Amino acid sequence: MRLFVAVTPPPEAVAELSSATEAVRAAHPRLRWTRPDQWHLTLAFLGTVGDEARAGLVDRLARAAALHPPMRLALTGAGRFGDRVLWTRVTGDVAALRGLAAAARVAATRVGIAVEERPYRPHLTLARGRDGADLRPVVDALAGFAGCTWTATQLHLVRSHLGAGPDRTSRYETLNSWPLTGS
Ligand code: 2AM
Repeated sequence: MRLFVAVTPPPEAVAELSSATEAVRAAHPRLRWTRPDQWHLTLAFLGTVGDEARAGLVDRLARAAALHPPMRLALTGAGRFGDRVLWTRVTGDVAALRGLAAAARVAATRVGIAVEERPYRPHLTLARGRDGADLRPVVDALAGFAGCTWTATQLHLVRSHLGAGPDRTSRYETLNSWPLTGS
């Protein structure tokens, strides 16, 4: 199954971001907007993982969560990866988030999962562009967004069901969650 490792913002941060993006979502209906109930921060994308590797991964992620502390994060402003991905920036204890992302990658690598080498860029994806979309005006429109600070308290292993959501978006299913209990 297709898996990734993530942390998720709490309902109040989701509600705040949802209302802050409402007007811009309505103004740019051609973009493929992600759904607030599916918003997450991907720490490691694992691709297709077999059952055996998954069992080992679950053990290792549980240990990683036990070694990492809860972290204070906020969502601020916007940016883009070219014309493909519109995102909001993650600020706050990003060093701790990077540490957790690195640990998730190590956990995956140890059980034989080939994780992409791309450098980790903390973000929450808001929309994906269709061909030739110009995301710059949308980034500008969201530049002033400054979300509340929240605490990420859990690490999640999530399954992605490609094209199983409304309008052929992906649907995400949380398989395992572990509290961050390190200090
Ligand atoms: P994102 O983090 O930029 O939103 C499930 O597909 C999640 O894993 C998405 O949140 C997605 O992008 C992230 N992801 C990272 N690398 C990916 C890749 N190569 N293919 C698909 N999704 C990827």
